[in-house]
Amino acid sequence: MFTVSADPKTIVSATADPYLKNIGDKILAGERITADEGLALFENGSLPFVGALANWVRQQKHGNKTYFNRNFHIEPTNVCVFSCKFCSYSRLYAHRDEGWELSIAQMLDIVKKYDGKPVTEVHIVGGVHPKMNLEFFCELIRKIREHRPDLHIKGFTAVELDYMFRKAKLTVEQGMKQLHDAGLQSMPGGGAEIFHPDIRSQICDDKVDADGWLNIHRAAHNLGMHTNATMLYGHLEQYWHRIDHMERLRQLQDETGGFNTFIPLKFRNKDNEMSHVAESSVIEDMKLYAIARLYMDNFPHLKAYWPMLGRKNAQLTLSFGVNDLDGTIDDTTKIYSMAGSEEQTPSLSTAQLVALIKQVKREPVERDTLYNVVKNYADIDLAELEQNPIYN
Ligand code: V47
Ligand code: SF4
Repeated sequence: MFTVSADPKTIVSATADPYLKNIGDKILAGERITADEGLALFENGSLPFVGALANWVRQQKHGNKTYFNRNFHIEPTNVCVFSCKFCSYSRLYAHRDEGWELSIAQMLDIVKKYDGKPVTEVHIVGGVHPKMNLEFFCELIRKIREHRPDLHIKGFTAVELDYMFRKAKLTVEQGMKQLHDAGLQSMPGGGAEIFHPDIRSQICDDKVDADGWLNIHRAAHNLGMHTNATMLYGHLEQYWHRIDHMERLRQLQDETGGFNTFIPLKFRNKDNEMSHVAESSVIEDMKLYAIARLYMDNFPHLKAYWPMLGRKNAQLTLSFGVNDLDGTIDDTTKIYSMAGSEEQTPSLSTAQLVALIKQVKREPVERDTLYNVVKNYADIDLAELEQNPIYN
């Protein structure tokens, strides 16, 4: 792959366009690029140019390490009061008989299935069900903690929380504190989509807006929690909407430092109200990852979520700035398979994930949610892993 070996200094110095060359020089000098410069990378930067720079930035930040974690997902319900046009997953409350709703006991049974297994995180995200309120989720979290105190609980998008807090008539700060006191430790990055109202009003008109989303993450950061941020790309948005989105996140990160990871999510078009919108090409995908790495200079990590991209393309992103491949998810994750992703039954064992990373000469490092190293697999023989049931 050309970006792995390409020297960004050679590519930058050979660039004829003086504006692009100056951007390349700034990045190589460790300087932040502006919104206009980010836009110019989307409009005029070639894939080799942005790719070589992003790969270099990744190498500076993380050396050869590629992270993953061992987690499992709980999706409490796919019943949702909202009607995002890109969503293939949810069922409106009026059609709740077509969806699922798990009780606390059923969710605890999922947790118990992992007893004795070396998972470090449970990721809890679902639709916005009017009857699953703050009290319900505080109880769920307390019970999970009681059962397995070592499991890190990462849960609830800002969309779910905004609804829960408003229903409970609490401020964002009060609501976040209740969940944190119950044992919620961090938050995933979903629900961000595209912040700019021109696009947001067309794709997810009725859920929390940009300021509401950012405010919930700010409140979590102020309590010492870490969170992630996503961007749903490759649909109606233009390049400048992507920059606007990343700029708002970069500014909040300057203020709080509470974000761990930026996760671009590729729009998939199966069985939703935006099925007429074509999906982005792999070239566009790789360019987006690379520019995200260059623009989000204060985000430590850039993650490719393999169940949505497919494992081969996720592997490719490792040459375009990505240093994290999420985790060993099992097939309880439905949000992407229902939207037409390559991975219809997303499940990858530790041995398979390690092999995927080693194949591109990176060092597989198992992490916990907060990026503490659990185990480095660099010197572990693949055949040995494949034979050990704990990694399969
Ligand atoms: O907000 C919904 C996206 C998100 C589609 O923080 C779609 O570690 C593509 O945020 N095509 C939820 N994307 C999932 C999410 C997430 C996933 C993995 C890890 C983390 C993390 C967060 O899924 C939604 C929305 O942006 N989504 N439908 C679709 N058709
Ligand atoms: Fe509901 Fe989330 Fe689907 Fe939107 S994306 S309809 S908030 S489940």
